[in-house]
Amino acid sequence: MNYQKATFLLSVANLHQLPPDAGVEIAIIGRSNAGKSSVLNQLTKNNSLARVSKTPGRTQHINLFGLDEKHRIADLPGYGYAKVPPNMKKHWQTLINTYLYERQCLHGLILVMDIRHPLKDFDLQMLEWANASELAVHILLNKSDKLTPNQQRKTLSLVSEAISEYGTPFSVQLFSAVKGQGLDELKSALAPWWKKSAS
Ligand SMILES: Nc1nc2c(ncn2[C@@H]2O[C@H](COP(=O)(O)OP(=O)(O)OP(=O)(O)O)[C@@H](O)[C@H]2O)c(=O)[nH]1
Ligand SMILES: [Mg+2]
Repeated sequence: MNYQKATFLLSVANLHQLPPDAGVEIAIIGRSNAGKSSVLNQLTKNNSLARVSKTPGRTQHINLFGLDEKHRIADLPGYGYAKVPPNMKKHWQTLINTYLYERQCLHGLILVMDIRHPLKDFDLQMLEWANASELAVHILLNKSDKLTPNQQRKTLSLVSEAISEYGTPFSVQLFSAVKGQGLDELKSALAPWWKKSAS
C-alpha cells in the first residue's frame, strides 16, 4: 500500500455523510491526545494531512483519507477529553459507536495509546467490543520516545500479556509518531487487513 498517496477525502459530523460502505476502511481510534493524527501523518509522511493539535479534543469529526479508489483510513475523534461539554461528548460517542457497529467495510482498528498511560477504561472497552465483534485491533504504544528502552519493554510485555486474554488475536507494538519508530512494523500489521475482500 502506498500511504504517501493518501489524500484528504472529507470530514463528517454525521454518518449519512460517509462515502458508500464499500471497499476497505481501517480506523485510527484512541483517547484524546494519544497521537492519532500524528500517527496518520507519520504513516503517510505528510505532516499537513491530519490536523495535529496541541489542544486535546480538537478533532471533532470523522476525517476520511483515501489511499486509492477502494482503500481508506478514518481518523476518529479522540475520546475522553474532560473539558468537552457533555452534549458534545454524547454526540461523539454516538458517532463513534454507530460507525463501529454499522460500517461493514471497516476491517480493522489501529488503537493508539500514550505508552505512559496504557489500557485506560476506554481502551479496555474498545478491546472488549472488538473482541465481541471479532474485529482485528493493532495497538500502538505511541510516544515511546518519552520512555527509556527498558520502560518501553516493560509496558510492551504488560500490554502483550493483557491482550493475550482475548479470543480475537490482537497485536501490539512500540511506536513513536514523532521519531518514526515502529513504522515498518505498523505497515506489516496493516498489510493483511487491506487484502480482506472488499464486500
Ligand atoms: N513526544 C511525542 N509526542 C507525540 C507523539 N505523537 C503525538 N505527539 C504529540 O501529542 C500531541 C497530540 O497529538 P495528536 O496527533 O493531535 O493527537 P490525537 O490523538 O489526534 O488528538 P485528538 O485528535 O485531539 O484526539 C501533539 O502535541 C503531538 O505532537 C510521539 O510519538 N511522541
Ligand atoms: Mg486528532
